Amino acid sequence: MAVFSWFPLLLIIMVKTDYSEPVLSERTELPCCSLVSCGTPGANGAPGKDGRDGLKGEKGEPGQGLRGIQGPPGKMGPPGQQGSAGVPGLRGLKGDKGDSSVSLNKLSTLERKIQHLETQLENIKESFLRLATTSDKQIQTLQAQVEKNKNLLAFSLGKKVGKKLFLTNREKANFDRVKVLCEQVEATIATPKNAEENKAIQNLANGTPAFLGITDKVQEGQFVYITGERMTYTNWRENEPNNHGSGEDCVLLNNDGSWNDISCTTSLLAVCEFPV
Ligand code: FUC
Ligand code: CA
Repeated sequence: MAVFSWFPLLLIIMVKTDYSEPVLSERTELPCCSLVSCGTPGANGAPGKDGRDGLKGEKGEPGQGLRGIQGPPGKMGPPGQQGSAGVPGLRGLKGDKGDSSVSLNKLSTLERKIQHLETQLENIKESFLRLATTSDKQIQTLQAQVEKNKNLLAFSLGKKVGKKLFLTNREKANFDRVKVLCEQVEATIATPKNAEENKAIQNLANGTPAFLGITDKVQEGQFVYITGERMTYTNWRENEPNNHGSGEDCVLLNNDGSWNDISCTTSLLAVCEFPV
């Protein structure tokens, strides 16, 4: 069916081709025929390839776009320098006439007051000086009296110049208690540093065993003065110190003047020593 419908059209095309003019060459403009003289011209060839890119064109004229709308105002700039001083103002009107008599009165009153205050100040100064001198004299008198009473007491207690003073309240107590008793009277536990001092304590104890200011609490077997100093004099009884029983860290002065290490919890006579 389709073939028959296309047939008349195909026939027309073929007839048209048979009677077309011969193709002329581009160079000669003459009919160009093959060996078969002026036969039926061939069909047109396929179009040639695209040519090369042409040269770059000249720069065009600037465009004419529309102008944009105005932008917002910029930030405020820094303050400018201070301007120069203005022109001085006009002179004021003259004041009313003053009353010289009132001013003089006021002045003399003030002068009188100042004079009065100065007199008072002088009186206070004098009183202060009198008081200071008096109290200074009183202090000196009191100091002299204290010194006198001290000497009197020392003499009455048998104190000798350049020698320690040993005293006892006849109380018996453990080592720590004796230490406190002596500290309360600004003294220390009796600590003989030579035979003379040992004898003085022995005489004062009068047959009652007393504690001495010597212990080996810090290091067992190393007896030292309670001040921490190394011992310079000892008077141990034979076979002492022996750290007997559960331990003996304190020192007892026997009635014969010899020493024995003893428990610090034992109750012994409190003897204190006062500086030279
Ligand atoms: C001796 C002393 C001790 C204690 C004891 C009863 O052994 O050395 O200190 O006094 O006697
Ligand atoms: Ca002992």
